[in-house]
Amino acid sequence: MGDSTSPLKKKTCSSTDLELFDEVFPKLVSDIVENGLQQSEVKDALSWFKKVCEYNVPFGKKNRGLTVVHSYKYLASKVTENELQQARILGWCVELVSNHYYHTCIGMKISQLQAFFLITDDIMDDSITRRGQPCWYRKPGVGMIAINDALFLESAIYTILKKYFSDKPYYVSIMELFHETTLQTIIGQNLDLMMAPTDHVDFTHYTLDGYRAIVKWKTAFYSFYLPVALAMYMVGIDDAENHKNAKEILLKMGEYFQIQDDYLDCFCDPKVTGKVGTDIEDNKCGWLVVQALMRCNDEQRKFLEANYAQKDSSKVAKVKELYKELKLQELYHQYEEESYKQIMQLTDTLSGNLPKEMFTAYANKIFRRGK
Ligand code: DMA
Ligand code: MG
Ligand code: MG
Ligand code: MG
Repeated sequence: MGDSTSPLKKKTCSSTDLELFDEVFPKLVSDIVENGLQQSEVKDALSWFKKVCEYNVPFGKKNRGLTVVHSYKYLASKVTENELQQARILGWCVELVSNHYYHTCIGMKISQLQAFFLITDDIMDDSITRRGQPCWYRKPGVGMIAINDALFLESAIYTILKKYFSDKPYYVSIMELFHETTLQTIIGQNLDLMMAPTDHVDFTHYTLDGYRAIVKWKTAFYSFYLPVALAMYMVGIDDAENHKNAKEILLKMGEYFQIQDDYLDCFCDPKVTGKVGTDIEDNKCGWLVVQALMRCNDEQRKFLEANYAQKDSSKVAKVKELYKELKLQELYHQYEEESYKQIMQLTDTLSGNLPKEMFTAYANKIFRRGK
């Protein structure tokens, strides 16, 4: 893990960052399972969990995880190899939470958290593939055991935090942040699911404000604020003002990111995204349907009601045709440009003492993303 004194150049993203990040993962897996593997009574469970980690965590774009690393580089007055390593470990904790969305290198490998949300998200969304492979719960021999596996991955975050951070002054802050972010995401997932009953279509509450609330809570906190906030705590930035401002910018990016996710769910080739879209079948209150409802006439609305929320590929195709007729693809591209400008403006006004380039680098990373 190297000497802690060599100052490293501040840079956003390089393949080395990713390689160094990836090197940390096997060590963390052994930290998580090693104790248990030595106890014969629970050995079988721990070798199962080792597989859970290996299948569900170290893939995807790792943007969230790498974001911790890059944010640390932007924020630290002196970058040290020791602390970089700590940032990578925290990044992996984020990947445990999530592990889906981005594919490039924002510096966030918030993997642990990501992975546990994705396992349960795929069950609840009745999804088929994730990152080009079958969703974990669809693997033979897994099924609903996946629920317990998601809980295991969540608990692994705290095992890692205790092992590597319990002697740090910011230990309680980051632990509380993981707890808080987990709750926020759980609340967001509930909003998302309650809005999308499986047995009937009711578009009455599909509004832009309702949509914004869902995506802020289910996606933006954990995907955008969490990785940056972790790095802020690491370098001792813990005042309410800086966190409030960073949060405002990052939540806006998170909203933009989820709108892209919704668009790609419908219009992007699953070979590219690694996941087969299910939003139309699932009756989701996604960006496209909300925009369609704001633009359609009575006849088109009836057509949408008749074809939405059914596992029938010809009906799904009809919904997509209507979206095209309503020019939602053009609208989306326009929205991308406007939203990018808005994020830049927010960054200008709110970044304060925090490095502006940190925020603009993240916005550039996701701008016009195709997967
Ligand atoms: C994802 O929303 C939110 C969480 C908390 C995983 P989603 O279901 O649209 O994500 P995906 O398209 O990756 O399944
Ligand atoms: Mg979902
Ligand atoms: Mg999903
Ligand atoms: Mg989606």
